[in-house]
Amino acid sequence: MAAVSTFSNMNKMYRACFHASRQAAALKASRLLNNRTFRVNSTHRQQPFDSTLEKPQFPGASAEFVDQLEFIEPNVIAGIPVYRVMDRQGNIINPSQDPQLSKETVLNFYHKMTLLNTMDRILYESQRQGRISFYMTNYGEEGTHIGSAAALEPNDMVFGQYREAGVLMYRGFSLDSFMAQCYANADDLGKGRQMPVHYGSRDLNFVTISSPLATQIPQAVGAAYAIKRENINRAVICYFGEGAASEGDAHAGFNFSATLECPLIFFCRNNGYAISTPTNEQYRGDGIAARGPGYGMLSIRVDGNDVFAVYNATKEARRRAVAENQPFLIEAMTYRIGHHSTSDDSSAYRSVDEVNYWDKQDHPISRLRHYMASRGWWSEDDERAWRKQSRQTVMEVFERAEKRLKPNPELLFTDVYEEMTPALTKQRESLFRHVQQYKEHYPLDLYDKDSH
Ligand SMILES: Cc1ncc(C[n+]2csc(CCOP(=O)(O)OP(=O)(O)O)c2C)c(N)n1
Ligand SMILES: [Mg+2]
Repeated sequence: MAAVSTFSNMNKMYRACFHASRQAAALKASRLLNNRTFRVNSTHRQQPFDSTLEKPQFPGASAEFVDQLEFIEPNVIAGIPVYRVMDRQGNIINPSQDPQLSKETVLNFYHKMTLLNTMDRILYESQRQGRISFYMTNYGEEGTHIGSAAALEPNDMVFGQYREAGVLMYRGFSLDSFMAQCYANADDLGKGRQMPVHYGSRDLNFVTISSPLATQIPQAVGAAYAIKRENINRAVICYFGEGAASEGDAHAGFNFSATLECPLIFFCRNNGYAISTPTNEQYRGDGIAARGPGYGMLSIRVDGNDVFAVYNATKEARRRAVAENQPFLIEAMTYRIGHHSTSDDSSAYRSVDEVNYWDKQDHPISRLRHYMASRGWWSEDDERAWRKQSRQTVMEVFERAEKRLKPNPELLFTDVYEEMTPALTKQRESLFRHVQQYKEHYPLDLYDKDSH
């Protein structure tokens, strides 16, 4: 009995406690609710207005409210148009867009575009014959190089990716310097330390190429920012492929350049492929130009096989980039006619017919040649004579480069540290001991003795 009564008391106590705690929780919740209601009500009391007149106040967006659920289409305008000046037969479409370049300038464009072609052919064959280790051709993209390079000032800084040899050629890099770099001989400005096609020239304001994709993009933004702070009449141009535009560095670079208001031209060579990856696997939006508005950049898409269109777009972008301190994005549509590099065989992922179309029907060199011929500036005889002369010049330079000594092996150890570290000194000594010991395997007479 006593046990039952104790149990019943405990039960009563437990129920009382449970009830009390529920009451406390309810009270707390109602206080919270009251507080919240009070805050909401107080806002309403402070700012009574008509909801149809409401404007978004969010920092970072300038837009209207809408009351219909609608997702924005990725291609807000149906395909960004492609600006061109000439048609495929070299006729000027709209006379107001004719850059009216002199005969001398146009012939220089043509000479550079075709010389690049000839140099590519000989260096490509050199690699196939085992004379150099690697090469990348520029076939089909000559118009993007020469048109943009011609629109710049010599003191503008150039950051390239690797397929812009024509830009460097236009700025005055000699055939000897190209060959010296690819042959890594004693005349190479890079002292034989880089893979072929990794050119650089301090005198020509062309920053040395580096292999990891897109690293040049944030570097170019930094250089443009420094130039802006110096307040001098100078711009930076940064070349990259549509594949490199997928790298994180590209996005960081675009945003920094827009927010820091840098005098910079982003020049994307959209050549259809990133090695074997075609553009339809590279992005889902409307190419690279479509990204410009997202970053608040002025953007244009041009026909990269029309050297005048590239020239006009780059010239105007350069003028405004410097005058207004802001970046511009140019997407030059073109086609990579050659393999990606000598390490690639593009027949594994694209048809011969596709390549032939661009080679035969829509080529930047033939388009310019049509233009020159229609003005009476260029004949079949001129073409034959120039092809013969340019091939001969390239062959002479190539033979000279091949015979030249290799750089002094000492240069392997210099230029990184002002003073050589103990570890490096040890490595250097051990290398030279080894070479001395097995000198029959090391043709040291082929190496330069001077270290400069
Ligand atoms: C960070 C990095 N990833 C991958 C590579 C290997 N790679 C070298 S070139 C290349 C394709 C680049 O294509 P694109 O930017 O379109 O330039 P294109 O070769 O067409 O001129 C790739 C993936 C690399 N060099 N660096
Ligand atoms: Mg590409």
